[in-house]
Amino acid sequence: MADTDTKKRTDTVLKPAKPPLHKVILLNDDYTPREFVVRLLKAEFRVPEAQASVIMLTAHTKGACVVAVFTKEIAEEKATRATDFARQHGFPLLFSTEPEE
Ligand code: TYC
Repeated sequence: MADTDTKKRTDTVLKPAKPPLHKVILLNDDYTPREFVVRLLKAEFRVPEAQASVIMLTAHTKGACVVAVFTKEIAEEKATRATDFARQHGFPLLFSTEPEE
């Protein structure tokens, strides 16, 4: 009886593995207008204006910027949707994905 109260807990609790996350990356180009990039980031990734501007300017100056991190499927879907949206408007803007380290 008292045995159960004093016994050390040695059971291993297995937690379900977390799904690996993937980054959505915005790539710079010379043709897409800055305002369009900001508008797209706000609409597709639901980031506020100020954050969208920082992401756009980082990609503009450094060549690329991480926009957000999602599960693989969501990251790929978001990158495809955002790239398609740019194409529909005649711009070469590109989003890619890569696994987070
Ligand atoms: N470099 C573009 C310009 O000067 C603007 C731009 C910024 C395009 C970020 C893409 O990911 C990008 N009009």
